[in-house]
Amino acid sequence: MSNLPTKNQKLIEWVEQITQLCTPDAVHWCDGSQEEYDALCQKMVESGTFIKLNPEKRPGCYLSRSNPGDVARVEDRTFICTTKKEDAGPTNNWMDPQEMKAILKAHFKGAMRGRTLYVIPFSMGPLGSHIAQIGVEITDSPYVVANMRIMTRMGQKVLDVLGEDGYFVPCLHSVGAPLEPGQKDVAWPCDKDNKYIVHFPEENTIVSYGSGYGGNALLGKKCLALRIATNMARREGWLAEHMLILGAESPEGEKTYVAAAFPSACGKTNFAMLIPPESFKGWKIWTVGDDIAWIKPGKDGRFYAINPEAGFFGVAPGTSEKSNYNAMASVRSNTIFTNVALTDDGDVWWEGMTKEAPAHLIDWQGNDWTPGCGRPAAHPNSRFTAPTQQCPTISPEWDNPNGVPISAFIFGGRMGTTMPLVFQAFNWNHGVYLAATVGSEKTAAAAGKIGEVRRDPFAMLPFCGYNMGDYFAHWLNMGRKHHIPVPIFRVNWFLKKDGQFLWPGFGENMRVLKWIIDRVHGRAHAVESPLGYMPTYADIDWEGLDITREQFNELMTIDKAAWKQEILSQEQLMVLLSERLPQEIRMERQMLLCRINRSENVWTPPVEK
Ligand code: O2Y
Ligand code: MN
Repeated sequence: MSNLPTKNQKLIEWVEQITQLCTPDAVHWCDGSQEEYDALCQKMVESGTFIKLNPEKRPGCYLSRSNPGDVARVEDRTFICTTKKEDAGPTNNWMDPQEMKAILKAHFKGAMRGRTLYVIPFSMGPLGSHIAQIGVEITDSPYVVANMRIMTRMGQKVLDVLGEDGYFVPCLHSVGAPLEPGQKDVAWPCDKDNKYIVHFPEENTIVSYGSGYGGNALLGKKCLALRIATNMARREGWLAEHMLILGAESPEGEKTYVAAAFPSACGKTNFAMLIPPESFKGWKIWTVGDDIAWIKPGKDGRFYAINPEAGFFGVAPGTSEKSNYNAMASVRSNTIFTNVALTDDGDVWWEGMTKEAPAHLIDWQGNDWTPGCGRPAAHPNSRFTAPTQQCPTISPEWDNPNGVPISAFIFGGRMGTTMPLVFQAFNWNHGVYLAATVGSEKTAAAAGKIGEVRRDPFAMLPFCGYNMGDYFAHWLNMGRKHHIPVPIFRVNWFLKKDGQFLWPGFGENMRVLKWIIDRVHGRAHAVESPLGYMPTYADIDWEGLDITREQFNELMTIDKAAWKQEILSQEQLMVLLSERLPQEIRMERQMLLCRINRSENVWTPPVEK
């Protein structure tokens, strides 16, 4: 006992209690060193969990292939266990905490037999920052340890900050695959029949069983930094959000930080790492974070944001030198790839990485693959885990314990019709309503009719750890309490006509961002539309991009009939959340309906005089 790396009694007792329950063969306290990481990776190469990539092509990189039944977050197995069901709300799976604990206890009994129990002390946010939180994950997965070392600040330095009586969030994880004496392990152990991703927000604890993949297993990310942190933030008066953070630096050196929320798979990483078009000489985008923001009011009345993570767990397919040069640069070394394809020369490949696929690959399941074989080479949810610091545009402020001041919130969904390219909310409450009604049009792959909108309020549907109605109320409260209101914008990069995107997106989004930045600094003109403040054609910098006034009008049209339908379709969300839906949200919807009813059938921005 005396050679333990911490004197934190609570932690020591918890590790002891879990060790007794799970009966691992060994216990390893992670120090977070390079030597420890290298030794673990080597062990995983030997066990078949990792394939070492060609060091000349991808130095320090590994490929891992998951079990085909364990390839993504499992929303239907994710639970919020509060004493009262209403506190979890209708958008979360709920179970009584005692009932759930009994189920979990049965699963965890002896669950780590034949394996090593790893203790991972980690910090979400810069070490010692007043905005950061310490967690400790117990896991029996070396893959999780290696990923957590990239995704968080991890190891002895965290125990040093934790001290003898510092507070930590206990996060318990097992792949749920104990080994009998002499039983040979598999490359990706998991429990194919039982998966539980469980949050106890009243106790700030997390328990995850049966999956080794991504958000199910790297418990600092979606579980702590969003589902548990949303609860902490509500209690303590701050915000835990599914938002990227970027800083835009003008040629004059003015830096403006914005936080932006988009549903999963809407290009958050691309926007966070945007490269401005050539005509934007002297402009620079700095990446602070690509997925999660913790935002606290400062003493000066402004909101300050940190990225609680230290790595990118980005989706690989679609990422290329063209679509996201900075992401590709981030994964050149020291990266763990999961479920991508392996090239004949020991490198990685995925759909969309290059125009032409290599003539031969080993696919994500370890099988031979050739172009035209009818199967994807990489799994659509294949991932790279890369250190934040390897991004060429990483902000010099990304590790600042005080965070960066946020000047605008941006919300966007994936809408092929109806939702214009950009507009600004009239005020905070209106902005909260716009964020609350974010949605994406269903594709053929999703259940339901094409064109129907799947609501994803604040892009937080899978990540809000309490009743979504209370979450809206918390945002409204933050606006009431806060004396420097942050302007809120809605954007939509995904408008389509005849099946073609109307907006080029990627780096060209800088043009929209520039208008937003100029608005927050009081420099940009806008007109009042039924939806909010909008730029006219002349308000956007078009140099170097061929967008005519007619094309701009298509991007900014407000179609009365479509909007009446959109407002009507929000009814489903309002009914679902009705028990705790703040009056302000209903009022904003009513006011929008009035403005739309009074507007012309087709509204487009006026021609400037
Ligand atoms: O499937 C997973 O476990 C990954 S999901 C994910 C990963 C990184 C960032 N965002 C997400 C998400 O679903 O929003
Ligand atoms: Mn995300």
